[in-house]
Amino acid sequence: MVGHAFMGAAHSHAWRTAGRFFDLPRPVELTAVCGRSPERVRQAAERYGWQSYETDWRELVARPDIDVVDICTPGDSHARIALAALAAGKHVLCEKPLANSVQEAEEMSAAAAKAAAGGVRSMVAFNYRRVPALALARQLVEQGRLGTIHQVRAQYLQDWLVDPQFPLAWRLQKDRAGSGALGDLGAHSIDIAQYLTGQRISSVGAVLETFVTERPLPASSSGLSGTAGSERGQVTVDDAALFTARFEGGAIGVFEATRFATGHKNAMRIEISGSAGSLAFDAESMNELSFHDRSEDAATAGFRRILVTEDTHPYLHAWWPPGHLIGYEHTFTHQVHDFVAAVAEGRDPRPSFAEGLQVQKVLAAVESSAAALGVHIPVQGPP
Ligand code: SOE
Repeated sequence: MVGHAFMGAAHSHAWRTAGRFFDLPRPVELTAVCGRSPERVRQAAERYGWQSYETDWRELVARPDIDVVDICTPGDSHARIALAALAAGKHVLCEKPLANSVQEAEEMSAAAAKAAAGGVRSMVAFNYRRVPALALARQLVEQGRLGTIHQVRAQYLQDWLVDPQFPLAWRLQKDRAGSGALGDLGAHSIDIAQYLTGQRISSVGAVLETFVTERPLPASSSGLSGTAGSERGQVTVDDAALFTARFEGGAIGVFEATRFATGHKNAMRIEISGSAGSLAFDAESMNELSFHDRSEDAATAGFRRILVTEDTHPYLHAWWPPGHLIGYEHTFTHQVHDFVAAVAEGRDPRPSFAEGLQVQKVLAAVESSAAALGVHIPVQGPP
């Protein structure tokens, strides 16, 4: 694994746990973790249970005792590491968004397709696909329970940047993160909307906004927390992104991704309206899926809340008795399970790098639309 901050911790937990709850077709060994600071990576190895550590990812990728490279670094190094790992014949799991540009994502997708021909697998870590409630939502759509899908409403709401003194962490720097709330949060919404509907987004019209354009440089930062230093720097990404979308199958959608939704911590929400029924999900209540079946008697029909904890629900046979809830970390454990199963069975896991590229194209189109003031026509003022 390369990187050992927030995502590195989540992935380490998943690699360690997957084989203890699921029957994995191949055993998993946490062979080595990589980070630039020798002291910090040594501590991470010890804390998260990695057998050894490296301080240069090139050394890690070259090691003959490693079969899989898991990329948990900021977006600016995804392409380099993934291309080198695939060239060295390692299977690759890469954090989202796949890259910082369409060009990088294209290279990665082409390399992944070439490697797959030789049995080397790759996957993007869009972990929300592995929320049991959303996996169930996908099953309901596949069974036709929603009928023809007309509309998608997707929001991803966080508030950790409302404080203007929050430091200029890497997630606020375009050269490191690619974009702001758009790529960090909106990428999840785009992936899940396309996955659930089975339709790709074909056009967008967007607005991006940066509310706080200058922030203190970090004295230290990790994950979503940090300490401000005395110097200041420019924020080069969006704080909030809004866009409308058309899907290839005829559906339309409205998307919102923001780190300024005061009071919302991790509200990754999606609602899908179809001719036969509707679905609604909110990650702040991630064990629940709301479902409305339009064929029910109108007198008593309505959204009903499904508690997604039955052992017949996706992934849940491996966990607790009904009603005993699971959380965010489980989505990463499920992701490891699916990845290892696909590698062992010689299948291409999903989401593929090609699907990651498609998300990247939507992100790029959103940025282009916002920059050109796209399809938005100024509303005339009073006469
Ligand atoms: C930060 O906004 C973040 O950790 C994202 O980077 C993750 O992808 C998301 O799952 C939670 O929020």
